[in-house]
Amino acid sequence: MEQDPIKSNSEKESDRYKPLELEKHWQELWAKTGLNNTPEPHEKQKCFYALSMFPYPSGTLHMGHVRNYVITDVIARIQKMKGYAVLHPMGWDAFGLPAENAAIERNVDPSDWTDQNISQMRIQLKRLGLSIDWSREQTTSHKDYYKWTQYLFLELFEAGLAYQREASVNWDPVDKTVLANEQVDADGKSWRSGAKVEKRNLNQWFLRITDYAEPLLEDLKKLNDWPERVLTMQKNWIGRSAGVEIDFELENHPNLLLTVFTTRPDTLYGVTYIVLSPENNIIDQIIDESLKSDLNKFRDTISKLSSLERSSEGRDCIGMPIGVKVINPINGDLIPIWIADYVLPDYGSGAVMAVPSHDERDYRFAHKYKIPLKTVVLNEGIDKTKEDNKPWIGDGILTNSDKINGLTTDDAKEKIIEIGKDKGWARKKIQYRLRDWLISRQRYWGCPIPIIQCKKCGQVPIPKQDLPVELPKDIKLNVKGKSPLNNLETWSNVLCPSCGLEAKRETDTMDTFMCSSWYFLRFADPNNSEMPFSQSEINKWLPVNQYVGGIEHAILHLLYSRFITKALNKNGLHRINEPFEKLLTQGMVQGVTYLNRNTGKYIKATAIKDCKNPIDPDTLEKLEIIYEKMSKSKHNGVEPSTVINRYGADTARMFILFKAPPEKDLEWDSADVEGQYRFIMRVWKLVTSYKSKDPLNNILDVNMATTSSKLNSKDQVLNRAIHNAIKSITEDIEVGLQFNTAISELMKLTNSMNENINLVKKSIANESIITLVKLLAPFAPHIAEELWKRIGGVKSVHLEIWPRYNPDALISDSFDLIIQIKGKVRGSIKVTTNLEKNEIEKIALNSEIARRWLDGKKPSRIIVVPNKLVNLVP
Ligand code: ANZ
Ligand code: ZN
Repeated sequence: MEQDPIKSNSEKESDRYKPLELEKHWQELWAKTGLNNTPEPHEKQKCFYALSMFPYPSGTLHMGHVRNYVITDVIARIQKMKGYAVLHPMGWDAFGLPAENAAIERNVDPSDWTDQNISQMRIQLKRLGLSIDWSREQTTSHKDYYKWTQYLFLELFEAGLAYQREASVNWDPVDKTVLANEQVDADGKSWRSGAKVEKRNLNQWFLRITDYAEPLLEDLKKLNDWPERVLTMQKNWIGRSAGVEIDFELENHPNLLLTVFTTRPDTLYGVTYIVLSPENNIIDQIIDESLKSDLNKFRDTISKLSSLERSSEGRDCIGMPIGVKVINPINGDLIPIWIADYVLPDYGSGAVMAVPSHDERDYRFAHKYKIPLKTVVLNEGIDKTKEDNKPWIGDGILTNSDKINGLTTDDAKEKIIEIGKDKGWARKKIQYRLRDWLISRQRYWGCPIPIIQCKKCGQVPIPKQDLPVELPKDIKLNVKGKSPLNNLETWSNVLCPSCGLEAKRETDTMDTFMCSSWYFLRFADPNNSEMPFSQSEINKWLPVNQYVGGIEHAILHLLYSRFITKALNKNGLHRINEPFEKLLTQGMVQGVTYLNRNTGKYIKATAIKDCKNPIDPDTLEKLEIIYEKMSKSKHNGVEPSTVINRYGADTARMFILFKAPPEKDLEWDSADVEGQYRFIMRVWKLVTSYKSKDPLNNILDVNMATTSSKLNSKDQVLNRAIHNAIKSITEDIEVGLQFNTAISELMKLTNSMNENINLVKKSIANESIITLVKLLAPFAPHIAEELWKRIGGVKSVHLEIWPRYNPDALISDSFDLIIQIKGKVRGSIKVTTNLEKNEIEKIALNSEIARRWLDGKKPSRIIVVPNKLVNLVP
């Protein structure tokens, strides 16, 4: 293990910077003294909750994790120094498919595999020197956690928010088992057997998130400190659409009504066919007998398509007529009914009034099946549909539309609604894209759903005092059938808690998103054995003040967490409405990648002779150098431990923060890490050599009262640098979350100290050293702690008060700017030297003097003599 990549020979042994030794020493001491334990906030102390999205315990820590946790750590540390009681916890999102797959492939126990991974990752994480309170650690696959996940499921069940209905799953017809989506490859084949995966309907559990569509959408407006991009993604996912439902009577079925959902009621006269989703149940009641076998074939074809495929733009849609007609309620026209793949079963009513003249997909479909078109909207008097051979989908003036001819699109919509409402065949309707959340998984390694299925009583919740429903051990995973748990009759056969008859346990487990949609609540009260959490602890810590994580969770995890928070609020479990106040989505960490464009192959750096002009060793073709997200398949990963082993965690932390603003992607370049290490060394030398000049004097004892008036010009320069650094770094972290510029400011301060420290008053020199170490502490906690001790610190630097800047010290040399009105001196004001001309003008114009003498008039001319006077001529 290399200790000192950059050698410096002239130092005494005790003065050498040995990051590995030093970091280990402090980490052990911090753990022993409980430095990172969450404090009980004292009276009036404000609380701050800093949280990183907790990791899946894959076994190895990658650079993306490092970036995520270091960002949160800096925020947690600065808030602590600013006097907040800080909660900064960590846990493991530990259920999920990889453990089960590993178990099948390697014949290990998923729980052992997971726990081993956690221990490995915990060690790796600890080496980063994060200020995490490990006593609050949570693991979602441990029963003292999932007991409460089950408890909360029952809360939702009692509130009517958990229900069962049929939904399709992926079925492997060879292995005869249900597959997760991740186990089906891009060609729709099983990862295990390679068989073409089929869809099968099973009774599955859903959470009624759609009940919360409106508040989930509405409250996005309150999340002012979330990235705009995430808010937009959430909004689109919820997909609110204000439209109209219109009922059509059927020609030969007087008792049936067919309802469509439309956002364009104005085009009602332009409807030339109706399309139903092939799944729509009404079809079976009305279809012409002779078409029944065609229908079955058609449905078979459709069942192989995903809803994403079916709704994708520009594809060739397929359909068939079913030999039945509806009556257009506005004019009595008879319109044929078709079924087609592009109508989705679970949006609106699964039925569309098709207007091929004014809708893209209807147009292409009508063209393909030779269905007539009818233009009802003119654009500036022109039939654009006919003229351009494509539908006119914009607004316009109505034509061919009897009662609404000549109206604008908007007026026509209102008029149709008015008529239809009057006659009873139309009503306004708000529609959402958001679907209920399917939480059932037919897998072993998940949180068991605490329900007993009784033939007599139906779904019976397990009494809360009997929780947890534990996952059985020693179970065969590689089995055929619905799920591994389903095969274990000793576990699934139980007596009904309600009637005492023989019944069956629910064998589905929960989607892991369920485990992660409330963990931030548990951290507030991690050891509560009576309840998932207490109101008082939630009120104390939540909402999370700063949440940090990947953009890949911008939709589901955040939406589910918001939903669960709102639902539990309604159940009276707490009074929080939104879980995450401020959100930062950090960019990806990318590595140098060598790509052969011709073969599409990624080449290992070790196989390349000259990395500046890389050549494919096999084909001798020139390689492209690009940056891509680090991954094994691209041979571009850098192991965090290699960096830490060489330079120490402080350098790794500083580098990852310095290289790019947190929300941007970061291009990892190992050469730059060296540069960061050099900076740390410079700080080390600066502080240790300053101290060693006067080893007996404890610089922390020096009275720091410094007012700029008593300072000479060199003193002022360094003093200004100190206070500038305090101001900029504080604002960069707290307001802008711009850690890269904050580190630049640290560098500036260090440069100014190197230039001036030997030329200034001792009090200023001391203050600069003290301030530098404190400002460094959140970024590079170990070296800061060591330096702090060396300059006489008794308690930890991390318990010190974050420095405050003195605004007076920021003013560089100032002078009295003379203000003249029409050439006459009317007064002067103190301003900084070397201001721009327009700044001086602005100051003069806004001055009391100008207000008094100009009487609100604008001067016709302004004369500026730099660093001297302004003459305002009215
Ligand atoms: C008639 C019409 C005429 C439509 C026109 C559009 C343009 P958003 O805005 O996304 O809510 N639609 C309704 N249910 C559907 C389903 N289950 N599958 C596929 N498409 C469906 O979209 C609403 C529009 O999407 C509706 O308005 C309907 O087509 C279609 F010139 O009705 B429209
Ligand atoms: Zn029963």
